[in-house]
Amino acid sequence: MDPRDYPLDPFWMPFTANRHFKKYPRILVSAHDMHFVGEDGRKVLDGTSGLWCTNAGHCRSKITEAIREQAGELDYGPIFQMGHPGPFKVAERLKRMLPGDLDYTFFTNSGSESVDTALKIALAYHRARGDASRRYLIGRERGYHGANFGGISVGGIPGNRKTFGNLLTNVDHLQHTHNLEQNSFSRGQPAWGAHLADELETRIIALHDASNIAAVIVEPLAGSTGVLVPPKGYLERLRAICDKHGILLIFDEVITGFGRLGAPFATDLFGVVPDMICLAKGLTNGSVPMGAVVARQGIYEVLMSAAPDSAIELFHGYTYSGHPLASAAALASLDVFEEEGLFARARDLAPYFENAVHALRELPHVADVRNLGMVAGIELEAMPGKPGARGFEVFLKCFEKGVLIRTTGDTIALSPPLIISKAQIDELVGTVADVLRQADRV
Ligand code: PXG
Repeated sequence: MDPRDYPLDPFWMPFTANRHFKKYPRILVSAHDMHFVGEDGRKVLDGTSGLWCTNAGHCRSKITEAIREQAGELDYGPIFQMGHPGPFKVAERLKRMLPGDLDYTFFTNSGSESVDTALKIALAYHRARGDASRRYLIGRERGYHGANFGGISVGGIPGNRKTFGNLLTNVDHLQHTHNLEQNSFSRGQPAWGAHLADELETRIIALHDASNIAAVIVEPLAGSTGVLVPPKGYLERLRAICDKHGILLIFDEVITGFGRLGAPFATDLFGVVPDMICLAKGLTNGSVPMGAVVARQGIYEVLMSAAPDSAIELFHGYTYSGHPLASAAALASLDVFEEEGLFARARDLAPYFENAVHALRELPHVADVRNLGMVAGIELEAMPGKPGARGFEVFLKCFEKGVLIRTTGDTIALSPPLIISKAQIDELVGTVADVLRQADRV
């Protein structure tokens, strides 16, 4: 008997094998702390923080209460030429959390919108300074910056681009930093590869000229593509080259923000301060959609002073920028992170997690294990002629065994909520190990 009172067909699911899913559905109906509950009542351990967003675990009462309360008080408030308290408070919290003069927050509703917003601000900033020729936007191969036009243009995951033909022009890409010959089974930041940043100067600036380049955008640690940890010194070099040539550096911290790497943000961990930072996901612990771009003071000031008094300074924004429910969820999430010391917890738990995932090294088909903070990538050898098939099989088998992992191609990405216990780390990694041991069948 079908327990569902709704059809599966009309929902066109995102980034999903729709036909396969609708034949073999995996429906989650509730969640609490480290677990989902499936429609069959089975508990599923969350090894992925949903999609990298529920860093404090699920249905945390402080957050759900704050959302409920806000929904009864002010459900919506217009945000163009009007205001309500929530986003002002969240912006102040972010200003206090972020280093340097990363002081001004523009709100969006997703990581994709944050990226497109940051790219637009970069263009607007240079124009406001009278430097309108700076139009090139530089991304990196294998980068993921969301699914909107700007984000896929600077993004470098082939599948996300090639279906759509021409995208933004005036875009170029740095090479990615993945190199199994040099760096396989690195623990934390790989030693080899800082020099890859020099390509910004030796190829990209040489080709396009710095006077035409607006910004470089990178994920400090590339998540979606299968967890690529930045080589030691790499981000520092990118920063230095951008500084030398007046190019803005944007960190896309949609995944790395809010404790994932064992520090509040990647900018803290690496000691490299970008000009803008893109946020989403963990900002509300995944509970209500919200994204943000935080800009350095100099960017804000240039744009403010370029417009006449009482004029709109930036023609950009969304109906739901700084939505009251999202703001309430963000404030409560930031409280939970702080009260429970979750970023420090992630830092302290990271060595245990590292040892657990690196024990997978000996298992069949494991080509690499890499990790930083509370994120790990386990790269599997592809089945001959069937890239991605082994990854998908492992994902399905783990789910059958009550554990949710994420796979991208043949790489497993683990990014559990930061509240995970050591026993649950053992269960998560142990389940992956069991599945890999049945190597003949995967
Ligand atoms: N930037 C980065 C670095 C991301 O990881 C986005 C932007 C876009 O965010 P939105 O909120 O528009 O989806 C992301 C999103 C996965 C996975 O499993 C990763 C993302 C989303 C869904 C799945 O790798 N990253």
